[in-house]
Amino acid sequence: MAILSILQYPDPRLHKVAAPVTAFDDRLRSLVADMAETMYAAPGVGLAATQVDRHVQVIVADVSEKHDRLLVLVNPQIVEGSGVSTLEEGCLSVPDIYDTVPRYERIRFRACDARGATFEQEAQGLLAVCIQHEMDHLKGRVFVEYLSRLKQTRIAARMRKQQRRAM
Ligand code: K1U
Ligand code: ZN
Repeated sequence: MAILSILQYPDPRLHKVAAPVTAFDDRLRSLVADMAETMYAAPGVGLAATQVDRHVQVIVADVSEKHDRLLVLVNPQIVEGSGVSTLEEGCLSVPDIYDTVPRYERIRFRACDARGATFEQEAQGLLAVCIQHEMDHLKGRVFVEYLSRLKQTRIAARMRKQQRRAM
């Protein structure tokens, strides 16, 4: 397993649209294992393949306190959504920025696991928001893009400054 590097906003690669997975093979399972290790190490509660510069529809998430409930979503789809969430979200690609964006409070989603078996499940609260956030990453959308132009400009400037300092 390996810890992968996470793309930082405003990297243009965060805007690539992920392709559906067609081969449920060892290469996919190795990507899933590396993504899980990267998410736990960050630490985060979710991670989309886009964030590690792999443009396929793969998400890992674990909102449990003990980090013992890893969810792997391949080719995810939201089947139903209801309610309005008021949770603040963060993003490993935009460190230290937290805000609320429009999300369902509860969702029903369908996905494949790493072996290609389809499953359907319900989620609410943080897990529901996290899955919607990660599915946006797969579409090339970063949560700060829901915020005002002014906030986006300030965030991009702050991130570029941080990145220059880290060089
Ligand atoms: O996609 C990502 O960048 C991961 C992101 C997921 C997320 C969190 C909260 C709401 C929506 C989506 C994160 O994991 S940010 C880090 C974080 O929230 C966290 C880190 C450690 C413990 C608990 C939460
Ligand atoms: Zn994110």
